[in-house]
Amino acid sequence: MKSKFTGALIGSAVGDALGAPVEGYSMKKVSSVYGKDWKMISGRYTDDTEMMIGVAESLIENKGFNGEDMATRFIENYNPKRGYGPGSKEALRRISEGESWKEASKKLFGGMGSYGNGAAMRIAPVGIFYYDDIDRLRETAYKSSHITHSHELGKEGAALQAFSIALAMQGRVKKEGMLLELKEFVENEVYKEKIRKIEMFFEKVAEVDKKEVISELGSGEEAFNSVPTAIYSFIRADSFKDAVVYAVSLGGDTDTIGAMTGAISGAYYGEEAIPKEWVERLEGGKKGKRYIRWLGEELYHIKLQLMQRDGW
Ligand code: F2R
Ligand code: MG
Ligand code: MG
Repeated sequence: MKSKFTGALIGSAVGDALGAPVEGYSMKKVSSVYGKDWKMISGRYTDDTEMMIGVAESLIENKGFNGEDMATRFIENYNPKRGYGPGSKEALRRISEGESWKEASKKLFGGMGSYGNGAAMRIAPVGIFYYDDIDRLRETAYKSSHITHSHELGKEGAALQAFSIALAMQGRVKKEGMLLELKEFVENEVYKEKIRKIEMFFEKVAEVDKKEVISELGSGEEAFNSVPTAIYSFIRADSFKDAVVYAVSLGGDTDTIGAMTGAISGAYYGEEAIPKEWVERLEGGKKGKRYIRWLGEELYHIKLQLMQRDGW
């Protein structure tokens, strides 16, 4: 289990770092950069991992969700050079200027709130910490998303990603079984329809063309155009490496779809299954790979203490 906790967080950071140099590229351009080798280029992570670190730090400090504290972590960790989405940047600016974390995100996008994938890309700590408690997982996914993403589709995408990670932690189901559980879990019709499309992909005898995957599931910055793509990338592969390479190879929001696929795959296969050369290349430093692994270990130990307290 400890390896699954650390695997989800390191896996997310590795997927982010692999996708980062080609974010926004077409499928063809990604292929011209990575060729057949898929060597990690720089190992530098982006906003996806920086925000995931904030989620983990806050869950550890509070042994659960605390909105004000989590928002403060996001602001303290914020480094504009990591490439934040405009909505998240604006929400954090508003909170840092004194607005409540409950109100700031509601003002974005003409009052609609954001449905970007910024809440889903950072959700791995919630998925591993509440892997055995669906109600708390859903509640914490929605609340932690709300700090920057108040649109229903942004929150639901984060909950779906967290639940995918939880199922991967449990390791009971993959493919059809996983899709069935995801379809029952997710409340919004947009996501139910995307999961039906994934089911249809698996009913086909031949491998689905990548262009069809992009047009049907998406490869963009919207949560509904990226979370289902990460789930599909995980399910169709038989290893961590194949899953993340496939996710990034689609082009588009490569760091984020890479991060989300890496989180699910790391939770399923465990940290040992992540290619060593990728982990070695992942950035070090104060909040680098050793720190990210430590966050996973801390979440594991706190989870164990809470389970023992509750008589597991
Ligand atoms: N920002 C980037 N990448 C671009 C710059 C990277 C460059 N390499 C650099 O280093 O500078 N990536 C990061 O942003 C994405 C996550 O975004 P987030 O946090 O969800 O932001 P936002 O702005 O809330 O949503 C993203 C876009 O989705 C559309 N959108 C969202 N809600 C909408 C609504 N209600 N109506 C219309 N459109 C909406 C907008 O286009 C948003 O800008 C990740 O890729 C992360 O890696
Ligand atoms: Mg990013
Ligand atoms: Mg991105």
